[in-house]
Amino acid sequence: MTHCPETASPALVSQPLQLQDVIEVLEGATSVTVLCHVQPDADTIGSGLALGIVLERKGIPVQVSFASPDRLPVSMSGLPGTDLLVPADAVAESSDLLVTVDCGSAGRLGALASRLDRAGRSLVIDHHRSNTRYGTFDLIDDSAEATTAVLARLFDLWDVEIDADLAHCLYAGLVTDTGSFRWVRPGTHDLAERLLATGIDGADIARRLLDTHPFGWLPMLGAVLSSAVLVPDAADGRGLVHAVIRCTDSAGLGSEEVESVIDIVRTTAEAEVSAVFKESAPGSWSVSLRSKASVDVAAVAERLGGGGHRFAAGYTATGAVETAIAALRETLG
Ligand SMILES: [Mn+2]
Repeated sequence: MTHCPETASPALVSQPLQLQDVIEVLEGATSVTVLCHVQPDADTIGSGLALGIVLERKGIPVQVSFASPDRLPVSMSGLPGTDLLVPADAVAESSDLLVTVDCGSAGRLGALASRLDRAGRSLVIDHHRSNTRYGTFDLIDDSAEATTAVLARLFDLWDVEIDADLAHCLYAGLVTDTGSFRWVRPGTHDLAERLLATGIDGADIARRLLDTHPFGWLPMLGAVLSSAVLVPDAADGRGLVHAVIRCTDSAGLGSEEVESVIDIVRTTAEAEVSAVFKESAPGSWSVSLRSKASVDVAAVAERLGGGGHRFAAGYTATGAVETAIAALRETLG
């Protein structure tokens, strides 16, 4: 007997598939809905559009969507395949196969999580170690740098020719999820080289996705960074730095501007762990966590109801931000 109503129904644990079996599931589908996570980044959108393009070329009806916000972030508007995107309220109620990309849990689908139950079958394609395996089938490689890197391997076995359009989508996820090729492993640059060799403009893609902000970003950074706090004794003395972005700070700015702040805060030498509390609605906080080497922030985020990767994770919190900060410090030890 469980005390948690959300887990009262029988737990659904997806069946891990080999690449060849994934291809059979995809090729056998009569209609596919591809869902990206809420507050989408370039890895989930690049993955969704790349898979959408491939399915469309194979003559399989496909829709790609995400629950919120209601518009694609401006930085991703130049990606190929955006014609396959449909608004969340236009997503088919049911489809033969539902595929999620880069979504570590059903909750990351937002309001579109309802489509999971109504799909004939579902396939979870991801690289988050904390993935809760919520579909019928899954293809999860937590050693992959990006979900687009998982798709590149799938496309290779599927004999899909990775042309410039597909390469653009895959590169978008690779360059952003590796932090401009900082967090790499053997093979990362080989994949980047293959994608670049199709003729895509890697510098332009990176600039649009990572290095372009409206002028209003600068005063927002000024306000938010000037109120950052260093807590040297947090995380068993390894240090925590945190910053808060209130709705009033980010008014008129896009998600790219809000999401960029953690990349500055996390450079603090005196802190192993960094956190940015982003107010999504009054009293509602989306929290980004980063660590450098010795703290597993995915485990920290999971204890607070979220998930992610060892050095990059997140969760949501409600109430006063001081309470949320205290809860994080308590969890960090
Ligand atoms: Mn990703």
